[in-house]
Amino acid sequence: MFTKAIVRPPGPNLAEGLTTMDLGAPNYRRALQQHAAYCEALEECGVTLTRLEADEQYPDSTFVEDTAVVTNRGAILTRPGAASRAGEVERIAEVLSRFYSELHFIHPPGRLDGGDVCEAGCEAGCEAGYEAERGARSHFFIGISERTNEAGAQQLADWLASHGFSSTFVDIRGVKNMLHLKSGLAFLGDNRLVVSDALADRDEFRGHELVRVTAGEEYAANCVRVNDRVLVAAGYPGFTGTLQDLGYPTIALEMVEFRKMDGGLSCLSLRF
Ligand code: CIR
Repeated sequence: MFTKAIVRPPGPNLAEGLTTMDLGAPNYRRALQQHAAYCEALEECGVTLTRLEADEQYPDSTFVEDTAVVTNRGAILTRPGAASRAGEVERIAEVLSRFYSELHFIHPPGRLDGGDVCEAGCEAGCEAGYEAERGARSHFFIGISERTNEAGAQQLADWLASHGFSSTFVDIRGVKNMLHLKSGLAFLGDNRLVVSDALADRDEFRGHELVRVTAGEEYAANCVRVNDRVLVAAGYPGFTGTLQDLGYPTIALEMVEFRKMDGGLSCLSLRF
């Protein structure tokens, strides 16, 4: 159950952020509208928002998820893999210190982006949802990517272990079009993982029920279960139908402008 989330709207210089996409520059006005609808959806799911001011010094700062890993037992600030995003962390640390009495940090030579970290309920094999619902041992998948290195992943794994959590590394270097692990992976609860085709055969996910993303709808894999609903990118009817057939009420959100900057639904908030 999430009760809180931190969000930051994009600034007018969103287009100056990093991207591997070739979809043109985002339209700022539409990006603001899409962000507003995203915030409204979180509130509809019962989440109280901490709304930060846009920060023009960091054009990627709307993607707050990358700056921290927040759990029900503590929070750790990341050390983003992209140098241009390093300064985002300090500002998020100030905000998180309102909610957590102690904050931890990833240290050099570690690099870690929150988008590479997927909390996935209890360890594979335990009774579905049972432990996770009681706030006990969650399991985390940690992507090793172009942004997250082994040292960062190991520091996070050690920190998680010290808080009673287990974790598994998933190496996604070399997987095409996958900036972060969560670009192709999401946890739905009920021992279910959403996976894009590129990750579907990985041993790491055995023990979970896999929900495959419809071919051609890979971007939709970055969906977010928020309490009773699943937020899903608009425009992916095959995958949205799959979620609904599984019994999840969905909220479809336009993400076109954020997609142009490699952003997905999960990266627009820190949920806890
Ligand atoms: C970046 O390249 O860092 C941003 N333009 C996009 C970050 C997306 N974050 C995420 O998926 N967690």
